[in-house]
Amino acid sequence: METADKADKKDPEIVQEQQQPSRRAFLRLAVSTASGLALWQFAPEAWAVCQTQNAPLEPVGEIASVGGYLQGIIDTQVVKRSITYFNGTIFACETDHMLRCYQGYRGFNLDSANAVIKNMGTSGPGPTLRVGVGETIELIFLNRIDPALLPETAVTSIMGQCDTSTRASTGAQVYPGVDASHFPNCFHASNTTNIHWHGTHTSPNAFGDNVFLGVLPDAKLNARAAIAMLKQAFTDWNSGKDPSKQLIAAAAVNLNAMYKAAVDSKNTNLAAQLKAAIDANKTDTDAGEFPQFWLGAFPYHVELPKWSGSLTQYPRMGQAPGTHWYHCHQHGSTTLQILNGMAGAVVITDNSPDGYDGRLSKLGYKEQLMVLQLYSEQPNRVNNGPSSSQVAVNGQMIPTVIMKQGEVQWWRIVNACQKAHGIEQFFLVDDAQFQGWIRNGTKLGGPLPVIQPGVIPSLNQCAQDGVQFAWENFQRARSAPTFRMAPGNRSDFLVQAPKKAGTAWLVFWPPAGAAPVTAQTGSVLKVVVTGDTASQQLPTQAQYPPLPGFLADITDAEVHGRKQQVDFSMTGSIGAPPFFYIDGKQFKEGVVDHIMLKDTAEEWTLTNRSLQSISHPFHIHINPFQVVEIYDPATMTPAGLQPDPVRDAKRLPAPWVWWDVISIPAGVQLTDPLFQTPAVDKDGNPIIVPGHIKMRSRFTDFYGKYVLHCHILGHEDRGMMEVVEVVNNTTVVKHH
Ligand SMILES: [Cu+2]
Repeated sequence: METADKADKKDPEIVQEQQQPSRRAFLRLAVSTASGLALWQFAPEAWAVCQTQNAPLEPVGEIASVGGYLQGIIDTQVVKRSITYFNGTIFACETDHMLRCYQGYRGFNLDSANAVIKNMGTSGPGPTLRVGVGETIELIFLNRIDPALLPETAVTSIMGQCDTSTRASTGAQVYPGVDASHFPNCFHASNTTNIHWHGTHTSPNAFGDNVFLGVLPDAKLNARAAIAMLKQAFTDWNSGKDPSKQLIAAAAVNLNAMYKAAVDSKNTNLAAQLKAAIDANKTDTDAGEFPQFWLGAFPYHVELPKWSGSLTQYPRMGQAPGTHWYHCHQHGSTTLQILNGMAGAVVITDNSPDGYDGRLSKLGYKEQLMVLQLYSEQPNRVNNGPSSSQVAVNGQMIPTVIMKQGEVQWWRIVNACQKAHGIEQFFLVDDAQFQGWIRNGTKLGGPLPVIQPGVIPSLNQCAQDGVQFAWENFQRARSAPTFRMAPGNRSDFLVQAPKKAGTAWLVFWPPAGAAPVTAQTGSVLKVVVTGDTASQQLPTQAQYPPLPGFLADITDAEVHGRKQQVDFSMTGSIGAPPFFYIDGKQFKEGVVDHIMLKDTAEEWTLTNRSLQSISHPFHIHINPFQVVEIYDPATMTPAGLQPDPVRDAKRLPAPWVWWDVISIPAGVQLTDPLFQTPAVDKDGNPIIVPGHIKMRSRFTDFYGKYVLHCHILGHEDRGMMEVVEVVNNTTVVKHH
């Protein structure tokens, strides 16, 4: 198998390193054990264990809040892990992947007894975090990635260096290659990282959901000292003090010390990168901004506001209880780090009597949390192997969910995959139909098949993107046989088993234009309904959780006059060098692209001019939005007519569903009425009618800068992102 090689062939130490990654890894484990700090809770020989298919679905280990605080550590390291996938004939297992990944610890102690993930030898998500509305996440984030193990990337994201990869077999550079990517819109700085708290309504600044942050790797971090200091910071916060100044000062000392060590050891390349990071921090703080580069450790202090009960008093919008997630969000490294597995679920609960969890847990439904991931060692344009097409669930290959007849289970599904093309439409099929596909070698993809009746549990969606459905939308979703998920989406279902034993399979179905997959690759989950019975019912309207007041529809009056457009487009096509744009340009450092007034609502039109069925999942941080209109020119244009958004767009019925990631349908090219050929303008460019989504959002409670982007992360890393800023709508200045 071809693997990407590092770029710098001149350094003999690095070349040897590359050839013997496992020896280095063993050394590292020995060193850390000797230092008394338990690393991962397994012996080296247990690394890279292969997965079996159809084993019972196992929950991911959890860190849960206690007394209003979720306290824990997420430790990022490089580990040798297996990747399992269907290679066209059998389920193959590759055991030679060095992957960046998360281990979780309960509390502020790296004691192996507190380690959450028991098997680090297979690819999988980080720990699930379970925390209540109104509570605070206090998380010590460590980046102990050893850059010597993954030397093909720069340390900081400001040195102007794209990652380069060469094919081991030919020595030819494969990245950047046909992509022709240019810094900063290329894969880069892949050992530097941070956390995005996807779905949280919280501050985007400082120690909150701040994705401008870059935590640089420090393999030699004095973890005990770092943890002690950050633990003290949380104690300060909890007693009303602000430890920011001391934290920033200590981080500067650490960065300077590493810089000095790099200078002393004549590592000029690393020294230059650290100097650039130090200078960037000075520029930030001189301008009154938060320093963006930290070394090895960072304290995330994420408050999840409980709604005030009023739309005019802070918090005007509460944190929606539901299925959310966390993942890396360093521009240029998000794709690769997500492919390595750097994501996990955040289950935010409201256990009050009328709360989402309070109501549903009373009905006794078993919860099944599923984190869908794709794994690879390289972004897919470099490693075109099939491994990055097999969707894993909680790190397992097509695991089995057991249901009793008539049982209702509460499924929470997180789509933590990095790419959408090919994994958007999901549904359950009966065993007979599925086995027929396997027998006949049927490829899944294109128009949806006729789903044959059989033993298929019913999907009853009750939440989208961690925001519960209003009763009306729960009723509308009851008969839906399929559901769509783009990367970043979460869907909750109250799945009801039929009153008959049997087996069903959850599959995904690639859309027209995407590469079809085998039935094995397209299968995600096996569902077995046993001979046992349970007498459970879906909730009645009286039992169903009422919609909190802050999720009331955003009215026309609220958005009056406040409208913006965000346009997604790309050049190139499948197989040709792609470039990704929003509003006609790639992501640009130092520019704010959209400004919103705090505590006001706006209606935005999101357009997509890409052709070939390439939809772009739009995501914006901090506040969810309501989708009020959708226009898919490929499916909504009556036969024989030219596409027309004014005539054909579908206005959605209220109450509107809240989302934080929505796929914008692709555009289509107009047909020349005279020649019946694809229409072009006078310069020969295609005349495109874009697909669109109209959404409304309240930019409320928090001011600051954050981002919107495409959640196909290979698009985001290569430029499909913009910076937005919510500015204060009040002033103390008087004018009288
Ligand atoms: Cu995209």
